[in-house]
Amino acid sequence: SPPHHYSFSPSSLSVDIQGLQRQIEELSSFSDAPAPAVTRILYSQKDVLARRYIKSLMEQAGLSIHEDAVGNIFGRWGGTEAALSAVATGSHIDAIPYSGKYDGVIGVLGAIEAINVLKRSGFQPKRSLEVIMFTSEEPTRFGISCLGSRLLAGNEELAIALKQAVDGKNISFLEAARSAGYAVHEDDLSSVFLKKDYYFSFIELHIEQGPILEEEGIPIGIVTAIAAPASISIDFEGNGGHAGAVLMPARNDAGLAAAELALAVEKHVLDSGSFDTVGTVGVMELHPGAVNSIPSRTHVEIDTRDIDEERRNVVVNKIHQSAVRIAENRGVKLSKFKIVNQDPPALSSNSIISTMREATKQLNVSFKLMISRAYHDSLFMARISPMGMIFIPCYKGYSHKPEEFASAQDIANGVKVLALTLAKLSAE
Ligand code: HGY
Ligand code: MN
Ligand code: MN
Ligand code: MN
Repeated sequence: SPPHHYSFSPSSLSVDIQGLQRQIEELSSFSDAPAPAVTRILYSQKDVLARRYIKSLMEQAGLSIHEDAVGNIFGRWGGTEAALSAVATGSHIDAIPYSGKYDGVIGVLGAIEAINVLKRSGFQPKRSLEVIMFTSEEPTRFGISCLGSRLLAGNEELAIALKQAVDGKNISFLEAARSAGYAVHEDDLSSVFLKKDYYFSFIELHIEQGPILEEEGIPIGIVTAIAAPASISIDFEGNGGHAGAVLMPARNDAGLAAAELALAVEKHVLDSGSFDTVGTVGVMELHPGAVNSIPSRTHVEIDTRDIDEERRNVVVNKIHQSAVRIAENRGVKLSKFKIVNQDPPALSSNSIISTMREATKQLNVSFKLMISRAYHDSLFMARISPMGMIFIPCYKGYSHKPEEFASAQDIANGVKVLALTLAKLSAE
């Protein structure tokens, strides 16, 4: 059999970019939003169709496939020393409402193409190579981000919490999973957990979701750290009432409490003393949502992140204090204040970073070391395996909206760097 280390000359790696672009288009058609927007929610019909499509591409690439209880999908290319821990790469294909067709997808379709690139070059892996499609990186349906990779990383309380979890239509997690053909035999989700060091390394290819690489004309980003995300879910309750008949002093308007809290989030973030602190109020629901009815209940969801965990936690605490103060001042009830996740940042493995630098040099593409301000499944895979991420530029940094775009050339560069990095790690 051909030598397991890369006997090809790196410049001979050829990416079938037309084929890959066709796959990106095909995958984007499994969507609950009209093109060019993409909506693909966990365990929905469109998600199931998309999963079937990914598995067919893995099969065509000659990968042996297995799926775990929550629908993480694994495609493995057995190495000559298959008993050694494998090198894994992957990302997600679920898409938040009205988003784009590249977020996550580049790291799944691109990973399968990277396998095909290596096969076409005559490479034979020593350590097996494994492509992972993570279930539900986005928090859309059950409110928790990176559900699949958190479980793979062994999150006990999540495995328990998911048994009680219900979505916005009161469908339980297990019911939704079973409707997609998962969790059929068991509801013990700890079967998903991977042992620490199950993988030799884990790397992820992803669009930058920021403007830096495009602005600086640099084709590859090598991620050194992933910022620390947190999200909070809050409910306020007031008496509501008739918008005309209740005079202002008699009101306890839950809508205004939510509005005041949103401005408090902005204030605490801007007061953090660093540009690296961000905060967003992405959900604000007013009940009953009638123009002439004082909001009696509001639901607010907040996302705040920072590359410095302590600084991020100070903002979370100040948000909590503000919610309590605002409720008292306005005579509304703070009926829920739930920190949904408050995760530490993750550092990339230095040896993977140097392997990636080597690969970019051999492929004659420049790179930039950078932080990922978006979170990824890599944030959780870093808890059980040395981790690294490769970024490619995206148009104006747009993401989580239909204008998201990555060029053929940028995608091809990313896939080549991924393929060569996988080859190097597999030979270690
Ligand atoms: O929100 C994020 O950071 C990721 O793109 N889901
Ligand atoms: Mn050798
Ligand atoms: Mn995303
Ligand atoms: Mn993503």
